[in-house]
Amino acid sequence: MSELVKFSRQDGVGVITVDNPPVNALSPGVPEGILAAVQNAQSDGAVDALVLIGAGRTFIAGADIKEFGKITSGERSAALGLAEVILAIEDSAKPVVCAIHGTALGGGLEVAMGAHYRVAVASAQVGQPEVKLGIIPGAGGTQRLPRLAGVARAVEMCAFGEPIKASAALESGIVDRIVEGDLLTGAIAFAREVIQRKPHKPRDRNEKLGDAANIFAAAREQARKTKRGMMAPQAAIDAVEAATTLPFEAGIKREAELFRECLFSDQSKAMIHAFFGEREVAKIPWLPKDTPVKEIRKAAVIGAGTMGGGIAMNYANAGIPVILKETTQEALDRGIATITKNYANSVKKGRFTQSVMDQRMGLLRPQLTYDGFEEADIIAEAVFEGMALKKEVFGEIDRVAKPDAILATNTSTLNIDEIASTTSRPQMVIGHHYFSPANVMRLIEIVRGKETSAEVIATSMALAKKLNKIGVLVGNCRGFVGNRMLHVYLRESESLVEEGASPAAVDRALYDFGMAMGPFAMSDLAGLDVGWRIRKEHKYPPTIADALCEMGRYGQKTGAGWYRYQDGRTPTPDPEVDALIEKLRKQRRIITDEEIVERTIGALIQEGAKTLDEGIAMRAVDIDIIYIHGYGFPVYRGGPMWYGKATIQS
Ligand code: T1G
Repeated sequence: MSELVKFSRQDGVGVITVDNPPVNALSPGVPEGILAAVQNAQSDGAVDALVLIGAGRTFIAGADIKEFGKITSGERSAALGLAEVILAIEDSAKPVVCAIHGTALGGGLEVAMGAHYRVAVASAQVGQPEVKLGIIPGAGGTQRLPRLAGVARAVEMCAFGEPIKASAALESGIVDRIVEGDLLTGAIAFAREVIQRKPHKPRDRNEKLGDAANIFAAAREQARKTKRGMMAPQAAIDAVEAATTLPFEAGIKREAELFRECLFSDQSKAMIHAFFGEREVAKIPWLPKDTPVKEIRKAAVIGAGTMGGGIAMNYANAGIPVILKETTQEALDRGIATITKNYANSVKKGRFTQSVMDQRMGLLRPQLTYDGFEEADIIAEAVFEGMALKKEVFGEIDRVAKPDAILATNTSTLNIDEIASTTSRPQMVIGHHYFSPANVMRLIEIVRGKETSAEVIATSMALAKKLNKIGVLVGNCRGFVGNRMLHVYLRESESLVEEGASPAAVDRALYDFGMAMGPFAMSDLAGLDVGWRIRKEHKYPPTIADALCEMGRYGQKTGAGWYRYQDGRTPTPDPEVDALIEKLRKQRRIITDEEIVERTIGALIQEGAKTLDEGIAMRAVDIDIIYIHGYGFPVYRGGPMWYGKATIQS
């Protein structure tokens, strides 16, 4: 038996335990260990059934993603060695029960679906998240899942990759029982109940397979919209469709072909880079491992505007009581109304129940004073983006906050050290730069000032994880990493317009490249006046955007900016803007989409490289994660720095 897979006997049941921390991935040695245990048990007179369970915090969380690079580089064969293991489980003469806690994901769920039965604790989740890595299930998931759960559920899980709760898995036939109490005890009891029953093989269950052409058509359309530009979701739908049109073995063959196509694609390499990148950015190599992390039990947020309200929701969502302070009752009421609306929308969409909403609203304490601020472990400032006001507010919170409170600013461009200099405790000051809408966007740019203490940095990184966010640590400079790069990207976009391109053409080229939104539509959404005020404050040379602002065109919020917004949201090219551009444009020439992408993304990459040289960004992957999770850069291109590298290499 390999160290990673242990075998024991209990009440006539063989217990196969996978023990490969931290997530019981199917690393080399694990499939082999499971296979040996199942095969040996066939002739083991002391056991009549088998239970497969994971040690530690979870069941099997999938194939070992670290092995994929070795496959695509030819270092090891493409065979994951799982199909044989799953067939051995399925063909076992003795019933095999999989006992699921934590997550059964990817190859983990595929192994479980090879078993004759699955039991789970109520908190367990199961899923086929492979499309998030740019691949599809490659060990029979697209063939067995529709047989167990029906075509619609299988398409949804394989093409969109979201896990489902144990209760939904029970409902859809993936799981046979929710176990109360100890999982292993419950699984062994279940195994003993089914010893007399003839094990039925999931691959032989065709009763849930039927003509589902409309399901596939709808899913392809939805994937085209919500997974725009990605090949894996479409491939996953093709594979599940094969389960309804081909015999099992032929379906498995078709799945393997599609899996291989995806695995060797640039998209998958980029998305696996992003997967590990999300985890790497949490590691600060120069921060001593024993740096104390302060527990955040109480929070306070200053400013109940769009950002402040969203930030307060993050604390409430994490179960942390949060004071929300405003200067006027009217502004406070507006802020609370927006939070209430956001929560009600989530309840309506079934994301959580009314009682969860009530509990979170109960953690919010809206007020007009600093009462209670002396108890806050962190005070997050989210007031208007002006240095004078930020300094005034930090002067005030410096007087009311307790000595070890963290003072965080949500500034998106201003100098952290200058803000900190107004306090008696610059070592406690740090930037927590959220992205709008702050309760949705997962990124927090964590900006260290020159005096910010290691403990404040370590606590901020840990807090980001607690708030279910991705914290990326960056240095202090104008616009930090994200907005500094965005500034040159927007500047280059406007240069292209000055040279002959239309804003709509630039936006379309970058939208087709995969950006969530083109630069001009994005500027209109963010508001042109933000940049205008900053350019004026820093006496930057005048731009077309300045001329638009002088005409009162601030973007969506004024119904007009680079585009006109009849319905408030849909950008429509405006002849008035074309005329202004014509008047201000320096030259007119044909500009191709290729040139647009090359110059704008090129500008991003160059400025990114400068932030690396200056140590503002610690690693190229930090920049990639910032742009994927903060600026709508397509994950299947891996982020600007990964894309730059891949483009040069190709
Ligand atoms: N392979 C290798 N390493 C993995 C891994 C995996 N599948 N999953 C996690 N890790 C590492 C991770 O990098 C981190 O490392 C540590 O474990 C803890 O992870 C055949 C082909 C399970 C929900 O996509 O979603 O099966 O940073 O920080 O927040 O069809 O990890 O500590 O060095 O994320 O508690 C499909 C991926 C694979 C699941 C736990 N499976 N993992 O979240 O911990 S493809 C997945 C997760 C496949 C088959 C196909 C999450 C988690 P380090 P963590 P967490």
